[in-house]
Amino acid sequence: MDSDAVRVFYAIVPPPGVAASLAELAKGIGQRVRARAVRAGNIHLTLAFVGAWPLSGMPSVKAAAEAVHGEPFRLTLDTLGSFRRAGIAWVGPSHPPPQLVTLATSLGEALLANDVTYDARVFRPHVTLARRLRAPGPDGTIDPLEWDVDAFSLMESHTTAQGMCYETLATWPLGAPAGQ
Ligand code: 2AM
Repeated sequence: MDSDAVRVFYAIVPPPGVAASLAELAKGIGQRVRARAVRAGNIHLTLAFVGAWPLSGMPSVKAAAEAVHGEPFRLTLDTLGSFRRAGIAWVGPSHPPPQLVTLATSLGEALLANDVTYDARVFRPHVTLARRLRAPGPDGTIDPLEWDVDAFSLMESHTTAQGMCYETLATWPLGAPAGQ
């Protein structure tokens, strides 16, 4: 990666209570499938992955978010799964809310409109719970976890001695600001 490049992506980040519940779930699954559980502070759902991008090009990345006007929604996480090739276990919605899909699609379109390339593979909404799976991944359903989503964020991914660390660079609200 160029020395002036940052590794960035758009995501939704759960409020602390939901993050704590997801981290607890991650811990149990990590033990069950012998994988490294994601800690509470790193839990998120990726909307659009840009990857390494020059610092000088960050205004274009942020301009994409400015162009997106999504709606708040409730996300019900109720399904466990895994991506074998990526070696991750995840939890996701059995019924992705249309507002979530529209948000990811609109962000992708806005990134391209700003000449920002991103990983445009089919959007499969998931929250990674554990990485480096060494046993068959989990599946089935769980008691639904409810997450009220009212904002989305631009995140930077840092590699540290303790592993990956995701920093929130900026956050944009969904829908009209409170009181308007
Ligand atoms: P994952 O959780 O399924 O691993 C930061 O790397 C975030 O962006 C992770 O949540 C990761 O997904 C996601 N992501 C999406 N596409 C990616 C890609 N091509 N390379 C790395 N991370 C990607």
